[in-house]
Amino acid sequence: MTGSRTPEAEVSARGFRVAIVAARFNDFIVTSLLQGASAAWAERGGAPADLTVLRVPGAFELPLIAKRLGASGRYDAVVALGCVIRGDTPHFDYVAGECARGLLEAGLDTGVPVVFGVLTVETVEQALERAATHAGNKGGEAMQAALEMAALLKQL
Ligand code: INI
Repeated sequence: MTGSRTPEAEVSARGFRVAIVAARFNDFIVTSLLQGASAAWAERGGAPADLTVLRVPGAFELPLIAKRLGASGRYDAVVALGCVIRGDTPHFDYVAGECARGLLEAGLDTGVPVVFGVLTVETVEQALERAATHAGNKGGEAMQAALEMAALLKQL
């Protein structure tokens, strides 16, 4: 994928509370996303105590926990991290599709931004490209998006 977006100026994380919910399926990839998201939080001045991390079995389980976290009133944004790799099975479409739909619904229902940091890729190599490097780490991008949304909602 070649798409990119011009980021807003880096939003400060100071004063925000964010929850990350991350799948354990494809753990070696998701752990890199988690590291990217945590690094982005720290780089923006976020306090360690204001960042909560929870793990769930797979991407399919992300929406329920994201919705509960959003509804709790304790967080300004929720970052959902996972990795769904197509392989040869139609399982992919169900897991990836329902995960995306459920995360969108969790945000709309709770009014708390729920950010889609879930890789949906054909191969492990594609997943590694999006998770490995610091600059292109989709976990870091997801944290940036969460903070942008939290700051925007605060202004409205
Ligand atoms: N979960 C993932 O996060 N990624 C996958 O690639 C994946 N595949 O390929 O099956 C996957 N499946 C598990 C799923 O998310 C649920 O945990 C499981 O179906 C139990 O509800």
